[in-house]
Amino acid sequence: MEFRGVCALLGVLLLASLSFSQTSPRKKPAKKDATRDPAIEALQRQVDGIIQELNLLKEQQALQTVCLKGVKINGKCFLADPVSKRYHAASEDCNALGGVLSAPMTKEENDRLRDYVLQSIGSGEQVWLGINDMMTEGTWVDQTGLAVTYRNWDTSNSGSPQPDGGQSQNCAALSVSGKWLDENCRESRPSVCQFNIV
Ligand SMILES: [Ca+2]
Repeated sequence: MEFRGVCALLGVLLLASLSFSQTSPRKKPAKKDATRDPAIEALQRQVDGIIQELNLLKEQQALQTVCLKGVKINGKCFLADPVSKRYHAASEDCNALGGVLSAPMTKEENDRLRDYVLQSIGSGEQVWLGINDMMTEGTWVDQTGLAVTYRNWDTSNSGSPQPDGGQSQNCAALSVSGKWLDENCRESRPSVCQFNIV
């Protein structure tokens, strides 16, 4: 496995580094002076690089685990949280896992997210999307604060097309039909956490 290979290589380099420092015990390895052995410095750089790569692999492995539990759509992982929470609590819990509340960017993503919600959380449940207009009424932004370019508001009720809640409804929810509704952020709903793999 790639992961094991890197671990083994790291071990070998650490051993090599150790034997180097043993041949010159009077040198202070932490000090960057002109007399320091360039071979050790080169080795140190290699070790640093390998540690970075290892951390990246660990992160990817963790995300793959999330993907296995949830679903992978367009290079992103989505993991359902079936517990109903207020928007802020749902968002904070998702952030703590290293993700953001899901915000579909295309019709395909939106439809697949709805299918995943139906299959994981069940029908009859709306879920929070990571999309709100809390800062500026009518300007719907994602969790990074960027205005969303894809929208799928429910406009089937021509008398009151969504979003229709004004300042009392600043959080977007995905309905079972895949359409979006603006809702009161203090209401409790399940949610889906989104993780970028690359
Ligand atoms: Ca609003």
